[in-house]
Amino acid sequence: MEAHYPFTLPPLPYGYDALLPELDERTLHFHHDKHFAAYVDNLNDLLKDRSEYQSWSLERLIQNWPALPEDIRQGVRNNAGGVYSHDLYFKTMRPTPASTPGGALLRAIDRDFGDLQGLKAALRTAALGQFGSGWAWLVTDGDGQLSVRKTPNQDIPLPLTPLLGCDVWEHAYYLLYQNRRGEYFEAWWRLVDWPELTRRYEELTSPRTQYPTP
Ligand code: MN3
Repeated sequence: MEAHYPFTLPPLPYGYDALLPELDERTLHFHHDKHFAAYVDNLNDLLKDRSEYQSWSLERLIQNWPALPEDIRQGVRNNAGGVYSHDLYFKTMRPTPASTPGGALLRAIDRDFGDLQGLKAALRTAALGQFGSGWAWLVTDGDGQLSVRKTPNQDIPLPLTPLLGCDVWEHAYYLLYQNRRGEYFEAWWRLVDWPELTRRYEELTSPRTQYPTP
């Protein structure tokens, strides 16, 4: 993702049929090419005549939306959130067979959730308990402590760093699973790219990491 405006739609990191049978081509075409693309286009439209905000990072826009002028405030909140969440969502899935976490991330999961099944149960509760549209998140703080959050709409739990987000908007699953959100959650869980998360967690918690200030 670009550092700032103009943002561009990243390509889907795998083929549209790569996540079968968990997610089908039609779902991925609509979700990536229509929904994700619309968040990118809408955010660029909102910022196109606002040069004072064109140097702001996505994270800064998300964390400081209440300070924006009223006519773009809610739009930036929704669409910057949508760009951030979908960039993470598509980048943290991979084709089955299911992978597993390792290294420091696995140790942190065992410490903070008992084991991987404990994390799965907490995420499942958040995903199924989110009333209406929203997200269930695995996040880490600056000390590497893990926790689970849920948010409505496209709200992002920054400044906690999301490692993983389960999109529970109906557009993420309705074509294939209709109203069966629990079945979608199980399918999504099999697609989680644990090697990528393990790498990102180690990068975030490495003592040499410089945390950018928003
Ligand atoms: Mn979505």
